[in-house]
Amino acid sequence: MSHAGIFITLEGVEGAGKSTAVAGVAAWFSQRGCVVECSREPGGTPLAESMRQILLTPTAEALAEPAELMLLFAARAQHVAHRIKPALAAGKVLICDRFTDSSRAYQGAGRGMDQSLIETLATAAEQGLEPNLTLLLDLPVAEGLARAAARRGLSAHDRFERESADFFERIRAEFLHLAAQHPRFAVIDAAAPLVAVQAQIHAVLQARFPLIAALPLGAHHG
Ligand code: Z5A
Repeated sequence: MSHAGIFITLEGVEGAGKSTAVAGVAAWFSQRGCVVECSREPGGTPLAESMRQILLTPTAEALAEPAELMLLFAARAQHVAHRIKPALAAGKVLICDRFTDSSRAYQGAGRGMDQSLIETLATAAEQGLEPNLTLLLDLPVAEGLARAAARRGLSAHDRFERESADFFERIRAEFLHLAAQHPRFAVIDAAAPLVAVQAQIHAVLQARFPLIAALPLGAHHG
């Protein structure tokens, strides 16, 4: 029989360390016997990954802002229906690098698009789904951009990496605003060294999932 799984999202500005943190969260759950899947947005299914290509690749014909917004939610609808909901129905822990809060922050606060339109699209794409926990990896914009630039090296900027520091400041502020409004958020100081970031994340997981934290390491449960 299937039962409800756990849906965890990670959010933050570029270079905050989300991809790095996903691996740590996955290890914490799998060491305690949970079956874990990691995914990302935009993307997560073959069709949604093709939409990701369109969203991230700079092209001669500029992507109109409403087209960007609707494509993000089209990709999300595919991801929710064909990957996230089936994984949760099978009792898995689904960990996702970015979700709807990124649309609120990037398209809403960053691009200035209508937040009520974003909420309407979210209702259609999510079909009642809400994260059990959202880890916001917060750090100063300049630091995130420097980390991302160091990692990128000589490779080209994607469509979002071309935006100004002001754009990313609005996004950081919106993430912090969302975190203050919704108890599902936990804010992590992502400017700290990697081991300290991991320790903060483990403390949050311990507090939010006490029954799983109490399982012996190496346990298996269904
Ligand atoms: N987007 C949107 O606009 N609307 C939406 O609804 C959604 C997305 C879902 C996806 O790009 C873009 O889509 C994104 C928003 C937009 N664009 N931006 N900006 P992506 O997936 O390619 O990029 P990203 O999500 O921004 O992630 P990222 O650049 O890969 O960053 P990250 O995952 O947060 O960081 P990381 O790769 O784990 O770490 C970056 C580097 O820092 C790396 O070399 C690490 O080793 C290092 N690092 C990590 N943690 C630390 C600490 N604690 N200390 C020192 N160094 C560290």
